Amino acid sequence: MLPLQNFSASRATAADLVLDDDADADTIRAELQAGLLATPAFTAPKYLYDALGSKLFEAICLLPEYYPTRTEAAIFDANLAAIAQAVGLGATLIDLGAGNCAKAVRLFPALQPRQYVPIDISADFLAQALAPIRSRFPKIEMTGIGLDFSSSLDLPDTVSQEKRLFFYPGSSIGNFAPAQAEAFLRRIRAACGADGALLIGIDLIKEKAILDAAYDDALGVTAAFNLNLLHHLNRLLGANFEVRDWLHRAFYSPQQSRIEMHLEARRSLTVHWHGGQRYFAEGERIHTEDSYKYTAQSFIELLGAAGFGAIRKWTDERGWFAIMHAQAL
Ligand code: AVJ
Repeated sequence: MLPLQNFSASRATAADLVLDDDADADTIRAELQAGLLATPAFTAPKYLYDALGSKLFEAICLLPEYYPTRTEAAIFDANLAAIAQAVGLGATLIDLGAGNCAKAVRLFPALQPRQYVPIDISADFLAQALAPIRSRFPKIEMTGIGLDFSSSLDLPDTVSQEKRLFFYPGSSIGNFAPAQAEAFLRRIRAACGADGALLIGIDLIKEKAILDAAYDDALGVTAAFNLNLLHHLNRLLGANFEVRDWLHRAFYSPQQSRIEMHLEARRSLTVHWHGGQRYFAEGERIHTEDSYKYTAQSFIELLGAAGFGAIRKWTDERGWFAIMHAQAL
């Protein structure tokens, strides 16, 4: 865990973004190398989000097959008054994985947060997104934070302790396996303070064909998002991955209630990087992401186990996606 003082020593960009300097290049290289040398090889999903990866994810959200963003937005639109009532005005809105901040900004008129704290690992992307939002909403105090929140939820002193609302939309919680999700929710619960709460989006279990298409779209945007990881690895590791040597694979596993995303070698090859190498047989894969799906009931139980209560739930007519508000107990 990162001590709070590190933030005072951290750099501030032109756009007033707090950068967490904790994740140094050596740590990142060691973590990536360990995953690439494992059998099967894997990388953490956060590495999908370099500047181009964040843009490709924005494009994914516009795809006809990718229903989560659209469905979640429709649930917010249809239930805005009830959600605003559950949340209350004047919250400290802490946006986990804010990206372009669009989801939170759409809630500003109804929620009227006192402070907005977007957090994203893709710091430059966040800084660029936040600049025009600051001038559009001059009355809302804004503190952008470039941070890998999967490893630390320690927030700088400038983030108010009062009425904290952790906003975790888009079913990003699905990147964690259920046991890790419970542990992460517990850490959010701990960071909530006395009167904190959570507003979270959860993708629900549905027909496999719909899930498969959402993660393997006809335009190939999700394939580009997945393959772009190789460019990012080349930069981070000094590796020589060739995008053309790899195939995008994504499919729903009903047994594990999760989408699995992989990169599959099209031929046998050896990848080299500074300080290491690995042989991949033809068809061998790098596991790049999991996206777990829940039933509403199973997620309510998870929230309860993590120390949340007074849970309220909103869904769409098809029951494809859910938004839940939960109070820290
Ligand atoms: C950002 C983790 C919610 O799992 O649906 C989209 C990421 N990966 N298409 C998801 C993603 C491939 C997305 N989350």
